[in-house]
Amino acid sequence: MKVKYYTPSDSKLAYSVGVTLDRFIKMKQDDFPFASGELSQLLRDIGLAAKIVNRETNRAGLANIAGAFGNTNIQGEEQQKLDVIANIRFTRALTKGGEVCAIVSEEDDEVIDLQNSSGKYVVAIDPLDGSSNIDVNISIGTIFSIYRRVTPVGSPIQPEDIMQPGRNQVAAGYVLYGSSTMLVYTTGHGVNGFTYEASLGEFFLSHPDMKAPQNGKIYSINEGTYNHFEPGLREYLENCKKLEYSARYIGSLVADFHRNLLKGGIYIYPATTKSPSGKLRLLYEANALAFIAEQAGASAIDGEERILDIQPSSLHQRTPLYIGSIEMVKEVGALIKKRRALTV
Ligand code: AFP
Repeated sequence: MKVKYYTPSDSKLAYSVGVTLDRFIKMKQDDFPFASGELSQLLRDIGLAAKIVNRETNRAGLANIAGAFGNTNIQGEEQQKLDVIANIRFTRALTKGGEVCAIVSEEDDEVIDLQNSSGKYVVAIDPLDGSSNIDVNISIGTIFSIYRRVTPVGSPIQPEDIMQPGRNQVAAGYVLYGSSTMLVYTTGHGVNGFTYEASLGEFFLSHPDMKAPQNGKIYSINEGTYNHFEPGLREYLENCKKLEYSARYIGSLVADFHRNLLKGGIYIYPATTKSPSGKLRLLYEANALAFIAEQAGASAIDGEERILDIQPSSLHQRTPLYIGSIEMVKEVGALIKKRRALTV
């Protein structure tokens, strides 16, 4: 018996629900004939952990999981209960899948060696970024970077597997727990965004092949420490004000970055005289977003150097970050260079 396959052009009743994250990952894997499927599985594991963390963040106000956990992490920052929950969820997902040999997490002082020498991948992750926003119900995020290990599979992991520059990333992404929850990722072939449909429990492709505007009119920076900024940055901010750009800063990197990626803008967390390396972490914050930015046609520097070219020297290394629309990053970079040259 021949069964008719209905398409949306036959009947409106056959409308398409969309492409799920899992199917999209599978479709992309099929583009690479010799891909073993491990990276795809790893991305699906991250997608699953994101759904669980999304559930926890949504009920934080009800389930007594908002507020401080009672510990400080390696950065000296107070851990929130949701920081700890997200760290457990993501590390568990990454451990169980079997593709990963080591994890670097914002919440753990040392590298987590999974004692899985057959794992090909190293993951650096900030399980819950913007945690000071949890208690006030403002968007927060997860940021992840995936590297292929450089030492042979089957041998114990080495420091060079972990300390790789961002340009070596094979995939990176973020999850934004906001007015809707989104997962955005790249494997170096463009950037795609997926929105979570809670009633179906799936991420659906909603933002295919994301491209950042070349220029923008939004600048995102905590200007409270303006007096400690270097002259080139101050000059840039004065220009933004003269041009009456919009200042938008929510204090959650993922949310500020995501908005600027879609609308055009720049996010800045600079070096200051008090914090000469800025605040953000290279391995599990700046590198992932820099990779996504470049894949979407935007860019990221530390004021001077391309973020993806920085050779890390320590696990929780900080870096200043200027990230967003390519023309804006270029302009602030040029002013910084000009003013630095005058002071030498
Ligand atoms: P928390 O996770 O401690 O809230 O820090 C968030 C963050 O790393 C980044 O998401 C924000 O953009 C930035 O710090 C905010 O820092 P300031 O409070 O110094 O502006």
